[in-house]
Amino acid sequence: MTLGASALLPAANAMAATGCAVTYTTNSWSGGFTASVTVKNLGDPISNWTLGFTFPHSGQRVVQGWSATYDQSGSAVTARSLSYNGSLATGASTTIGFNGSWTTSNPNPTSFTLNGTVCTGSTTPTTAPPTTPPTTPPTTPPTTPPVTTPPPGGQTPVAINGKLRVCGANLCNQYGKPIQLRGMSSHGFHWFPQCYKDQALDAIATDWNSDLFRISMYVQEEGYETDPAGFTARVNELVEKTTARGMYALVDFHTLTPGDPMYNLERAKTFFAAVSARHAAKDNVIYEITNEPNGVSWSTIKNYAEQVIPIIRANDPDAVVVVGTRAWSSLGVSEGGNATEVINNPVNASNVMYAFHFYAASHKDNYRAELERAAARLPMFVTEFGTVAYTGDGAADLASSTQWLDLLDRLKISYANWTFSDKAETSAALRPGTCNGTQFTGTSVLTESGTFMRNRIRTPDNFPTS
Ligand code: IDC
Repeated sequence: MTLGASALLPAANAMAATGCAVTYTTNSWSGGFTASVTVKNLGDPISNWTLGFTFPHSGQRVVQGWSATYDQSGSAVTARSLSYNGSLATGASTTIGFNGSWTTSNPNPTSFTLNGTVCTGSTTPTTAPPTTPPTTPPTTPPTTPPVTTPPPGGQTPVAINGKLRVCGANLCNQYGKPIQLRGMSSHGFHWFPQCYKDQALDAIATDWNSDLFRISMYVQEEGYETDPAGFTARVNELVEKTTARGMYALVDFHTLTPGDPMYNLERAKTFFAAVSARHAAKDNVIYEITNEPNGVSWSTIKNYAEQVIPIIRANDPDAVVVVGTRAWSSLGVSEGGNATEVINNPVNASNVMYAFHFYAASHKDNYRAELERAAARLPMFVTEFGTVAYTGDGAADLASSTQWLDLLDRLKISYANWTFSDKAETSAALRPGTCNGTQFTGTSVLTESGTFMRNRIRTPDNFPTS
């Protein structure tokens, strides 16, 4: 049932007939929701459009949208068409969507405007008509979490949590519950191949009880660019070994210098096409598409992300993807910026998270404050951090590290610690020489940072299952 304003009202002027109908449907869970909004043009053809609506409650927010550019000011939201879906013939419709968050309740907005005209069509949920597919396909909206299904057999993090998805500003498990993954990052695996032998991965999984393992593949610095096929094969092998041990695999395209991710765009497309094809059927692979952009604008990073994500989505439509942020993944802080540029202009894709990195001896209260502020609006993932200075070396600052990890635990922000390696630098968890042997469990092989991190990571996860 849709009614057009133009059919009912006298034309305001002789220039163009206007009119529209909107259907707005949501799938809501505690604190979060996914909205699907179908816009139907009942007036003369238009070549671009702006949809406006107001949330009934002040706690409702757009977190991450697709198929339109979203802005929110107070409770007022606008969604502007993109190049591929701006043209709407008379009677044509298009569907856009977003992930949102809410506090007290989550009623649907009741009034919509299209290019300033109030849409008098129904807002009753209906089956959305087929629309032109967006260039970045939205993922399947989350289903209502099952409440009675028991956890599947097995106690590994992946067996319990299954396929992950972004829900509001959180990472949620297969039960739709926010979770935090805690684990370790490799160093550049090409420099420390001995550190990722089977006994080492066994220790990460069963002695450290890591939920995830970050596979850091440098792109420059003797990395991927020197042997794309060989490095891709090595990543695939480490993903398989991580999967066999029931951990989530975070595939890190470890760009660092140059800081402009566009320098590696074609390499990234080639690499992620291959890796996502190989692992599309798995539930445990998370893609980190650029490690630490620096010296570039957020819009450049966003542009890169919006070219790489569709490559992954073509093979694996709903894998979680983590996008690096400006200034070495500091949300811009290390170059005098802040998270507002991302909040106001998020990546146009679903199931996307944003990376935040810190080094506890260098980055303190102002970085913590900005992460906490951002995490209320953006799904954040600490894909790399150190207990030491940003050089990867110097004294461990365990007081600052404790403050950081307490914050991440409280906000349920997932993290990976740099590094599970035996490099002679204080960020390394293993004492130099450890990787020559086969003994990786216990504390005798650990540095100060390693001992601290193992104590933090191996405590029970208590993942929610209902
Ligand atoms: C450091 C390593 C060090 C290596 C250097 C250059 O710890 O052994 O020589 O890279 O490759 C980052 C980067 C990460 C850095 C780390 C510490 O993501 O590659 O590793 N760091 O400097 N960002 C901030 C700090």
